[in-house]
Amino acid sequence: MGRTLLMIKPDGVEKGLIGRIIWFLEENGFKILGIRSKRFTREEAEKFYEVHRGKEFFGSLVDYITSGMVVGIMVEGEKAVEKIRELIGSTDPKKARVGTIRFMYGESIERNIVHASDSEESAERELKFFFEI
Ligand code: FUP
Repeated sequence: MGRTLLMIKPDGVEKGLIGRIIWFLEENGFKILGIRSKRFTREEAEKFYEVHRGKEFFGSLVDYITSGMVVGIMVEGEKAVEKIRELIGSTDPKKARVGTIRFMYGESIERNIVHASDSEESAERELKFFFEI
């Protein structure tokens, strides 16, 4: 069993996709261990995305992620990190596999509805932005 963070970004919340995404996770056999909504401060958002600091899209990414509420979901399941990454699809919705969350609802590489941790180490780091673990 592994656990990971799936975060619904401000565009996913604005589009009213919270329920559908939770349904999608459960339908795919994952267990929800925690759910918390919050609004990132600039400082927190910069820390959350620190691997991208210095890239040309960093400022815009931080503006966007702090523009509204996000929902952090702690998800548990077998190979959770890897399987949830498959279920969300490629960063760019235009390249995402049919049936993935980003394929179905994403608008652009920035407004791509969800984030999911890309390794077990990232999952443990990122879950701490939402949960006392
Ligand atoms: P992912 O792991 O699929 O969320 O993608 P990355 O870690 O590569 O990127 C994190 C976020 O940075 C993306 F969700 C959106 C943003 N981004 C851009 O805005 N432009 C880019 O060219 C790449 C990423």
